[in-house]
Amino acid sequence: EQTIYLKDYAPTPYRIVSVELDFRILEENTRVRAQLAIEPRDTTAPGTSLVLDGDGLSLSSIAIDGAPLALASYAADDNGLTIVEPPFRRFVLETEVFLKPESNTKLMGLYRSSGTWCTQCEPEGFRRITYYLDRPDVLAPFTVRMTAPQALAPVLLSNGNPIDRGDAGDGMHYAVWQDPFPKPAYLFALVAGDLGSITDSFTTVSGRNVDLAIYCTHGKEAECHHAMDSLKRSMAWDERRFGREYDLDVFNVVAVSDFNFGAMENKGLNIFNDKLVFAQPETATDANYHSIERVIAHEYFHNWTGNRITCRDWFQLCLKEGLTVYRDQEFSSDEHSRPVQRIHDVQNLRTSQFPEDGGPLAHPPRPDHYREINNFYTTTVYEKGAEVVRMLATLLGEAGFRKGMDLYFERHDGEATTIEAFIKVFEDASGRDLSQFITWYLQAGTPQVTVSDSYDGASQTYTLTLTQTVEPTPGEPDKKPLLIPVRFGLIGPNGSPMSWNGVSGGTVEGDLILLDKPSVTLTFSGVANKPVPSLFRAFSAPVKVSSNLDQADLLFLARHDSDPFNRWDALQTVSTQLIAEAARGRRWSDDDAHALRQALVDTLANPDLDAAFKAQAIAIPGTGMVSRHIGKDVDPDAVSAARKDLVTTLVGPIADQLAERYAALVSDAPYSPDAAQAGERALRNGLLQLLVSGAGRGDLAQKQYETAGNMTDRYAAMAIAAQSWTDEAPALLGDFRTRFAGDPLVFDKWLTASAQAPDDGVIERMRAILAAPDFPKTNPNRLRSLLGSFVMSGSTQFTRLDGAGFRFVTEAVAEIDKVNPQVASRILTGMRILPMLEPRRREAGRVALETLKSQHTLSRNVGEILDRILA
Ligand code: DPP
Ligand code: ZN
Repeated sequence: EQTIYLKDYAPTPYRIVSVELDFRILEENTRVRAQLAIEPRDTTAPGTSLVLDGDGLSLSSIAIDGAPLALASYAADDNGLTIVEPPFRRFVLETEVFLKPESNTKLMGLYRSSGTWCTQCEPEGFRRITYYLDRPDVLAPFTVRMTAPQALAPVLLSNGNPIDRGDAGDGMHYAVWQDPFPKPAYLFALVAGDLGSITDSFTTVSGRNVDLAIYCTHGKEAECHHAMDSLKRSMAWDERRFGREYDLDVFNVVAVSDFNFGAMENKGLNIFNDKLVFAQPETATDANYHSIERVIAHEYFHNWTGNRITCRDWFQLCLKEGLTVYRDQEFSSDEHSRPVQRIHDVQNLRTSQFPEDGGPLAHPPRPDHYREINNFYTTTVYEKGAEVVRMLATLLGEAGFRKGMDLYFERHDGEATTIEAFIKVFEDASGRDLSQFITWYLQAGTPQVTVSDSYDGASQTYTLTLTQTVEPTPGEPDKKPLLIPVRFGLIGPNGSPMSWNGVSGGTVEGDLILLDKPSVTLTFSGVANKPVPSLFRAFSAPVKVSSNLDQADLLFLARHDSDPFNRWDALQTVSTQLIAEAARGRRWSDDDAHALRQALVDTLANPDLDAAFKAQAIAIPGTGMVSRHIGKDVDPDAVSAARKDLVTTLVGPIADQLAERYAALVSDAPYSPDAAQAGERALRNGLLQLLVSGAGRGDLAQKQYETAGNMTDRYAAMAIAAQSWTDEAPALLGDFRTRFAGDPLVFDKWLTASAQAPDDGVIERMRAILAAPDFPKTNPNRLRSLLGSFVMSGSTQFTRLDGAGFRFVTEAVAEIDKVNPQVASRILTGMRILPMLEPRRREAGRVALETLKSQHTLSRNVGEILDRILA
């Protein structure tokens, strides 16, 4: 099977000057006529063939400049269309194909979701609509005409601005849309359906009016207001923070039920997975509200970072994704609490990206080869990519970073460009050499930074040594040292910041240490007392740290650090270490447990900390997190038991106190998703979690479930009961299922909670769910809610010693692969956990993968993931 390499990149010999598409949409099929104005590049030799991509298309007519083509002058097959010796000048190629959107279950190209015709083209879906140079460095203006039955599709949308519409006779009508901004085909979109909508408007900073609309299934309009509000705030934020103004007269968002991604940033016509649009208090959680805001912002921000400036090739995906995730994280930080957002984002990085980067699927944020590009829409490209941009902002400072971004927009607007060009603008704007920094994009693996320190009272000098290593990753045996920005402070015995007179041995810029060599030893002079170092404040680099700080030092940081992130992190580190050691047979001492318990109690009592932060601070790291800390030969059952033991140990003596606090947090204020209210709910549910898993208080979960006035509290109660598999859990799950029957997005929540149950019956129950005749087997959200949750949540049933969890997953993947390879391969990535497990589980997993490989014809998507995990 073919591997594609970055080093083979070459521009196309032909350019596409403009595109006119004409869709005739009928129940039975859709006819697509394309008129592509094409010309050879200056460097192209006469007689060079024109090779267009096509995936599963069948050509019904073809002409150049109006004249039908002779059979000998072209060849069409399942992978595309070749025109032998096209004219050596500008010409118009006209093709016609017929599509069957109804039977497109891969959800790439044009398909139908609940009756609505819609498209998903990134990365390579456009070639399933028409023959084209389907790659991001081919940019052209598009004009799109659609004709469809008025009754089935009163709404007809495409990219850009609407320029014409009218009656087409025989119950048909048409609309014409024109997008003046040249764009790659992956940003093309079309929607035709019978949809409701809400509308609003936004006045840009220069006074232009933009009409905004969100389209949805009839009856769901009232659930779109949070998305609309988020959109308007995103538009204002991008003007304020990055000087970026919207550029078309309309901005449309459409919610659809069947969608492979979360959402898609098509120019002027964002298409969304409906779970990232719909919200009302009874059916959406605070987390849902937050995700909606974040993803609406993310897709909107792509208009500049992705659409106006796009990627030269798909290896550069993180040029748009890492940068845009950074931008949406900054938006969330500015709109809510910065420290709470930071903790949230880092937790996500550690639970999803670190395991990818430390396992068989590790790859750099900018990979240099792939078999299937859909397998590279990863947490490394997105979340680590965002961390790399954040480090750039840390190194250059906010003003310096903005200067570089301004230059990026000025220099590359309208282009398809590269990571190198992105880094160059920051070099040019700052005068700084970033040649070492770019390694972050080119090298896989999470760096491990080891810290040791010592203090000499006689000379009042403090010595700090930082050492970096990166373990080998697949295909990368040798690693280069990275430029790691370490934001830091020294804390004196009374808890206040300490100063120093001078520092030698390395580069320190203000509160930033630049760790740019394998090892750096800094000597601080004029340090009056032995300090405790606070390193990597606000998580200034995506690294793992191991230090010589003991539990007392860490709990000192948890109390005194001026950096909230590090206060949180210190508590997490203490718990993680205690559980990990206990899982290896070295249980904590009473003193250790007591000290941690006291730190948690004091954190809860601290009036200077807000509820959302406290909720994060009292959370005990999950089994998956601790397993990765252990790193190899892991027995997840031992980790899970040790975790349960620690929670019980911590909670036992303070259960009544926690229960009182829990009871005091009840509020009868009407639901609002705002940060203050959401924070209180998070804290209350954090306490509930401790009480249920550490003090057997399943009764509290039941009561909360029954009396909850919103989905956040109701779902939390059910999920917490399910995760501890309390006596009440089966009844709560049963009630939830019937109470919300008929709401697919709430059904997803039930699937997720069901998949996380730890009891031995869970696999049988999941098999029954999947086998039920009414289970929607082609809907990505349903499949991911059940199976994605099962493989990614650290379930000890997935990693069962008898291999039943692995077999269940690989058998499900084989079935799903026939319908939707993207969803199947995404679920299979959960098997990346195998190399870190103890040998018997590892072997059971390997057997399941080998069976999948030998007994089925697999898609390229699944085949690639499987081979990389087995390698
Ligand atoms: N480009 C989309 C996004 O991440 C994914 N298809 O916004
Ligand atoms: Zn994106």
